[in-house]
Formats: sequence, structure tokens, C-alpha cells
Amino acid sequence: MKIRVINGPNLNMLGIREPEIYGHETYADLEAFIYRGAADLGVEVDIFQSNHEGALVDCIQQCLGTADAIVINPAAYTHTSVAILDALKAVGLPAVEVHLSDVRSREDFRRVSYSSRACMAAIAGLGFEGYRRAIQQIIAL
Ligand code: CA2
Repeated sequence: MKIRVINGPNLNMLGIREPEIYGHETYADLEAFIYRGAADLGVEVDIFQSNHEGALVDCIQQCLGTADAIVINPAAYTHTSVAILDALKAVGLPAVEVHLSDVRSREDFRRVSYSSRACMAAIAGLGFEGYRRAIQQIIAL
């Protein structure tokens, strides 16, 4: 099984600012955590990150025929992007949305998620562990 992990804008800044929300670990640490978790669970992953909405849409479309499932943290685009929602619907692959922080306990605008409408589950507030749980949910499916 091959899972594509897609991360949205500013996640490449992890560990650099706002450690009280996102922790001290860097984006490279997150990638290492995901690769290690996937290896332990016996699945193949590749990871893509972009700060650009269109690049995220392209990446989702490219999953057709190249991946079995998607784990996505669309970051701020979660709360605004119909284009990402439409791309997830268009490919129709099993997808799980992940957020490092507990978006439900932050600003009101973070409670809205367009992308989760095309996802089988949404996991928030577990930090890096959320990505491992998302992979587990896809394997269970
Ligand atoms: O909690 C999450 O994973 C989020 O997707 C992170 C996004 C935020 O817009 C979502 O509402 C929730 C932000 C990405 C990380 O932004 C940083 C900003 C400064 C320093 C480090 C990370």
C-alpha cells in the first residue's frame, strides 16, 4: 500500500515560530516521524509540502494511479479551499485529514473545514502522532 502525505502552507516553518502551539520539532523531524511510523506499520509513504494552493491541487490529482490513499494537512487552506475539497472529491481516494493543533479549541474560523467533507476522518490535536493514527485508519479500512 502506498500513501501520499500532503502538507500545506507554513508547515515547513515548524519549530521556528509559535512553539507554544506547534511544538519545538521541525518539519524535517515531522518527515522523519512519518517515514519511521509508516515503515513500522509496513506501508510506503511519500511526503509533499507546498505553500501554494494550486500545487496542492496538482499533487492531489497526481495521486490518481500513483497512490492508494491520502493523508492531508491542508493547513490554512483547510478553512478556505473549495479547490482542495474538489480535488479530493475528484480523485475519490480514501483520505484522512490531520491537524497538529486542536483546531476546535482555537479561533472560530479554524472550526470550519472544507477539505474534511471529502475525508473519511479528521484527526486534530495529537501533534505528530495524528499522522501515525491517520495511516493506521487507512490500513484498517
Ligand atoms: O494544526 C494544524 O496542523 C494546522 O493545520 C496548522 C496550520 C493552521 O493554519 C491550521 O489552522 C491548523 C498552520 C501551519 C503551521 O504554521 C506555522 C506558523 C508559524 C510557525 C510554525 C508553523
